[in-house]
Amino acid sequence: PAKDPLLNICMDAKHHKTTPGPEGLLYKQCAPWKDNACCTANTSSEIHKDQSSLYNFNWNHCGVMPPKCKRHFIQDTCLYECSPNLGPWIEQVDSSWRRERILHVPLCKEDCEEWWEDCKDAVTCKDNWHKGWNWATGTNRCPWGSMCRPFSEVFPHPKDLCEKIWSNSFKYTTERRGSGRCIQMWFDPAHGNPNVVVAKYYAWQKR
Ligand code: FOL
Repeated sequence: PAKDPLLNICMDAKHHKTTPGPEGLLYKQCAPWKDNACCTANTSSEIHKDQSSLYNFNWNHCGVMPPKCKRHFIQDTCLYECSPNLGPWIEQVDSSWRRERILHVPLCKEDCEEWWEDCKDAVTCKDNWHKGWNWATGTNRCPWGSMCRPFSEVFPHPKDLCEKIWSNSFKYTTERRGSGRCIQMWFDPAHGNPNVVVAKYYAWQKR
């Protein structure tokens, strides 16, 4: 049978490998992807740094982000950079820093709700973290006129956080972890990568 072009691929973006493959060692929270990854070991360790070279992005733009919140952003970045199972949601884009993006990846309800719960007391000045920062110092700072407010005000519901923060990379769903119908950013690799069957299901549905 012919190989499905939407499966087991890497997007053409800033740091992704051309094709997925084993990495041997991926750093800490990215380790679940080590058997088949779109990120390199170097990218996986940069993801864990507060002032990472990947996008020069500063999580602490409104004061220090609490660790229980930051771990979800690290996990999101591991999924974004390392997952070979996002093919059904890859779209071409006209952008200065990447040729492809992900759009409307169905995120499992628990992953979105736990992310929001652990971040509701963190503080930010923007709901879309892709655009509109002040980069004058080389890292992102809040644009003039924006105010630092708790996540619970900027993102009143979990859906607001998961969908708005990365310009609709994710779609909020009521599908549960383990259902085979939603993408997990957190998983235990001892049981394999649960996102493989999810990508297969949606790749098949898309034709
Ligand atoms: N996670 C997920 N799930 N989806 C993503 O698309 C994603 N993207 C990033 C990190 N995690 C992700 C990359 N983040 C800029 C800001 C954030 C960023 C990458 C780049 C940036 O340079 N923003 C400029 C505009 C750049 C442009 O569009 O030309 C700005 O105005 O702030």
